[in-house]
Amino acid sequence: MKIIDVKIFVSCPSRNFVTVKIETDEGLYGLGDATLNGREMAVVAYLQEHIKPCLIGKDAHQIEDIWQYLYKGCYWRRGPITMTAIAGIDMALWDLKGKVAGLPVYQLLGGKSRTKIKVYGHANGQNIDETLDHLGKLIEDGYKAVRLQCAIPGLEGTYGTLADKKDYYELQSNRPLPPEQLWDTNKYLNFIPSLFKKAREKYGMEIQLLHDVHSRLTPIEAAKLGKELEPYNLLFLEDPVPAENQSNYKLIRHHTTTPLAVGEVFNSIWDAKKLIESQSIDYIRMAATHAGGLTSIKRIMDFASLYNVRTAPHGPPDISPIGHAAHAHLNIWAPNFGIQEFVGFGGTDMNKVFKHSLTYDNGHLLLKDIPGLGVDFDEQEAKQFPYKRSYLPISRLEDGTLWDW
Ligand code: KDG
Ligand code: MG
Repeated sequence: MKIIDVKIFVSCPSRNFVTVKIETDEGLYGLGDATLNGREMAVVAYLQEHIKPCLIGKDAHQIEDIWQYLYKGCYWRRGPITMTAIAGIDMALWDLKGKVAGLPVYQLLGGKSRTKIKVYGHANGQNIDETLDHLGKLIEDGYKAVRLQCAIPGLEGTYGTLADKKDYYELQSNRPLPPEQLWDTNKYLNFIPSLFKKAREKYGMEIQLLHDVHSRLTPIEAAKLGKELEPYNLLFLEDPVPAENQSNYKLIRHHTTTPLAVGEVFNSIWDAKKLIESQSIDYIRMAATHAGGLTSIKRIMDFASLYNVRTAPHGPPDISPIGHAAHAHLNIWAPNFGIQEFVGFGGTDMNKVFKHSLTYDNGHLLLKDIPGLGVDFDEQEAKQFPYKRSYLPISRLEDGTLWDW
């Protein structure tokens, strides 16, 4: 089955997505997600100029060899642009293989370890009452686990707190330049424990709660927060600190039993190796879309299982339904699956462009037995939503110092 074309589409049905379509001489095609939020066109150029010419004429069944060819063969290993481009190709090849076999991709990975995929939703708000009302609605909708983010008194808007507003996630919405937000660690640390205290007072201990720090603390500040949150029994504290220095997590670990999760910005197993081996984390959050596709994420999941680290794949709105479907297949298979982040299925425009087969039911995602990844992409509809340049925001302290966003 020879590859005859690799098409790359960029569309913006509410936000930007990069979609890879691999066509074969047997008439079948495979689809992959290569979306890198805020740097989309760098991946498009990489795919178009550097990868596509090498793939024409290759056997689409050789997934592993093509992965190695694109990883080792380019000399410049790793990095988000390379690994997102490889991911788009890799997913499309797995999708194709499933279609040829007439089997959903999870069957090719080894079959089902479970019947449904537990998810965590997001509750956000401008103040504690708003966040807790949102949490209440999610509990009514059947969620068993919810991430709480809340605006910090005295700070205008921080990550993940814009409630139901369209671009609540990261104030992205197609601004000409990155939006800037203020950050103050002291105000944050003084406030966050009270959010969880009130959540437990109102809803009890059964609902599982999570929180994303978005890498804004130092290890010792994170250790302090972890200790203060212990009475509220979090499922995990996400990205308490940046992880370029993997020893950061060891330090936090020595001080608190609050479980730790990290990995959404990682793109290779080497970013996570030390963290996993030293059992400094409890959940690894790497995304197929940003870390080389199913081929490499499957390897990472297997490696993590040796060290009691479970998986909690990144599930933001800036991964396309094809990337989310790749996670669903990995999650149904992985023996050490933990939980999937889930923020809903996107709006009408997105559903016009991507036809997927996942459904939400009582705190879980259900996967239909469709050959391949189970997502289709409508090229004609996609043309109605052209690419719009867009950036993630930037954080600064009050004195202007640039901070982690
Ligand atoms: O592109 C960046 C977002 O996906 C990220 O900010 C979301 O932290 C995030 C999360 O946990 O979903
Ligand atoms: Mg996060």
